[in-house]
Amino acid sequence: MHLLFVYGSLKEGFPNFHVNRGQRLPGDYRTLQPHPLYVVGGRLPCLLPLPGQGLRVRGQLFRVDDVALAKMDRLERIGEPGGYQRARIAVERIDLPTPTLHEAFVYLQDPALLDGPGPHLGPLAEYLPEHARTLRW
Ligand code: PCA
Repeated sequence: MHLLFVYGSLKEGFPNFHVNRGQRLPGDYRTLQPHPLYVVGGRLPCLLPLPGQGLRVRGQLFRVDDVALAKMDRLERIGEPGGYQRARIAVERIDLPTPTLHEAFVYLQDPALLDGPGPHLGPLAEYLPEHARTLRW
């Protein structure tokens, strides 16, 4: 089994949640380090591999098996041009008196996307329902 931190459309309540077959872990989570989170091109939630820039980003933590992970890797087009990369990230559970630290997989995008057609909204601390609702094509 693996842990996966999701911050965008794979979150519960968001448009690609039906593809997320993981088991959600209780609690509120955020990245230990700040990272830039942008809604690229007014549409695509993208966390960038630039720790120390941007904000600490809120998301949800899931326990996933190989099959569930492979399904989400296909959705995020891992290994394809323009697709996401799957990396590891440190996240904290922040709703307990003492924060707990977890290492999880996360989908990251290429910062070069910010050189492409905008608008790019961010850096954000959280991808919200209104981003998914108002900024889709
Ligand atoms: N799906 C993945 C990466 C960005 C997106 O929209 C996620 O929710 O974490």
